Amino acid sequence: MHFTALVATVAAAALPALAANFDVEVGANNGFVYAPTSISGAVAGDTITFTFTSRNHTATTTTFNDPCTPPAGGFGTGGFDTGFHDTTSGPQVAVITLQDSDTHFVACRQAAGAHCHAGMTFAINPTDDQTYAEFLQNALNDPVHP
Ligand SMILES: *[C@@H]1O[C@H](CO)[C@@H](O)[C@H](O)[C@H]1NC(C)=O
Ligand SMILES: [Cu+2]
Repeated sequence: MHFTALVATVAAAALPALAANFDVEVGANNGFVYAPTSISGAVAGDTITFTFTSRNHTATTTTFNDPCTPPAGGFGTGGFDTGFHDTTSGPQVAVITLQDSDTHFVACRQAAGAHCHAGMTFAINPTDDQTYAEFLQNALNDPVHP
């Protein structure tokens, strides 16, 4: 009995923690929005399932200070880019797996940053120093780059 319990405990300890998934809708109600606008407590190995429900958008890692110029492929270590997902033929789904447990800022890179300038932004693990609200404000304030 004790032996069985010990084996079970060791086996459980050897298993990796179950990864969490975060669902994010992109373009809800035809808007330039991610819903929710931020997630917290996301760690390496967790997934984010982006479901694109309108227009033609991306979810692309960018920077806190210059939100609306993310490069194709995404910005930074552990960055990502879903690529463009056009929804003419229905909702599209892109699942990304987080490479780290860090803070990442995300924007849509459609139309040379125009969607981002309209506020289309999302944050992973924002901090007290770099809040989602400030990131959004940076996107709204940022002049449109030529
Ligand atoms: C989606 O947007 C990208 C970038 O503007 C464009 O290259 C692509 O053709 C668009 N997709 C469709 C199906 O219109
Ligand atoms: Cu967009």
